Amino acid sequence: MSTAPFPPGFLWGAATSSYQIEGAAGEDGRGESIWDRFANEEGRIADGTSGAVACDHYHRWREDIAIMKSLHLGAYRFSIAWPRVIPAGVGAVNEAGLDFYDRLVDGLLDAGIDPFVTLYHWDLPQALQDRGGWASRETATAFAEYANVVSRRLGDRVATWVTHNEPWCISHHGHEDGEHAPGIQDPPTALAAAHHVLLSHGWAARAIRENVPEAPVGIVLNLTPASPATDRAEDRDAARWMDGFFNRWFLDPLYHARYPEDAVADRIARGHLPSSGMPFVETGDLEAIAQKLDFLGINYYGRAVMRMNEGGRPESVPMAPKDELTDMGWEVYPDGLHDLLVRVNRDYAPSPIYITENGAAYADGPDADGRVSDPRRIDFHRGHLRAIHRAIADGVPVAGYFAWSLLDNFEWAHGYKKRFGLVWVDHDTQTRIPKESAAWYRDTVVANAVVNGSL
Ligand code: IFM
Repeated sequence: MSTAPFPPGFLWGAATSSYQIEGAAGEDGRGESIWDRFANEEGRIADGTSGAVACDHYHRWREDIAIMKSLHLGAYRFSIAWPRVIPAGVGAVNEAGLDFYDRLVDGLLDAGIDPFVTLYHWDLPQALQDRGGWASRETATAFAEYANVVSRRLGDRVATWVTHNEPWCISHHGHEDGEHAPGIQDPPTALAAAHHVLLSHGWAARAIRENVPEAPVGIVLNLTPASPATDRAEDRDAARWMDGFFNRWFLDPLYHARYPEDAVADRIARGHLPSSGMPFVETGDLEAIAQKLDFLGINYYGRAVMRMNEGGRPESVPMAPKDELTDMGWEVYPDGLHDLLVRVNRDYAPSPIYITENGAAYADGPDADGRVSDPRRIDFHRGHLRAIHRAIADGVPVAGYFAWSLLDNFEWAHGYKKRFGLVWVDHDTQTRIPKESAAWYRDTVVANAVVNGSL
């Protein structure tokens, strides 16, 4: 039996987000979010569902905290629904919304679990979208005020603050391919949105630090290591393109106060930006974006192996047989996490790094005895934890790991069919059943080590 021990104090957690689990969409003064609007549009969500009820966590949070406690989690990463707190995005604060998070934070602390709070995990107040959403600079101003309101109320108890979850998804899926709310398909709008999200991160970080000077503040990026399918110059260029489009577009402004020149040139060449560059970047923006962070959160789900196709377009090459993919159609590739961590440490040196999401969708449900056996999920987490363990041995300062997700939840455009949870949820009855992966994760947390065959 081989054991991979993690450093003392390594933080073990699980993650969720507000729209994916809370439900109670119309309760206690919550305003409409872009996801409420989007999910109600014909054809947007694969199974025609929405997050209106989701896991009903708004009412069942006590039960969910008890589950977390039984798993011995040290931290819980969750997000706050902006429209619950400021229903119109700006202006009047909804005290009942803040009260909910107050109770949740107190409940977590009572259970010995650190609240790891994300301010924005994609549920923008619809009223702000009606005024331009992230394509408008005013949304960045509104976000800083929202961060101010929340940090004033919860700052005495929240352990760690994340401004945004996955800016690439906000800009690209929300405004370029339109797979996510608000469903826009316009590359120039996506680039303006990406900049305003980053700018709002910088302004929100300042607001939080003014209210809670000691608070650790960071951002969560989804990063994908890109490599060429062959050694051809064209394929190497496709990998460079992918890295610029997906990773460096966010890492470079955050850590080097500049956008990557080659990736900007790619966008100009495609007509997504004027030849003069980026009209929405104003004096002082990059300094605000690049202020020192207390940590970087990385969400990792896989790699991209790239080639240039015959039309001169970069495209990713499938690397695994179909029957080895997760239910999302994603390859399981733990080595990519090791390589990504080594590279981010070398080029940007964030410290510490948390793996703020990592997980896999598999549909395994209860058997006749009500047990959920999900060995592929256990293998997934074990493999990725071993990759992190190797990265730590190579000198990368990884300080914690959050499994995505605590619960089977609303997987955005896929609805409820993609199950990422350690805990199985019956979305009709709201029954929760911890899967075998939850028991395995608990054993791992308690041992502070990955033990082969610990199930
Ligand atoms: O469910 C999402 C989450 O909201 C953001 N990161 C990726 C997860 C799986 O797709």
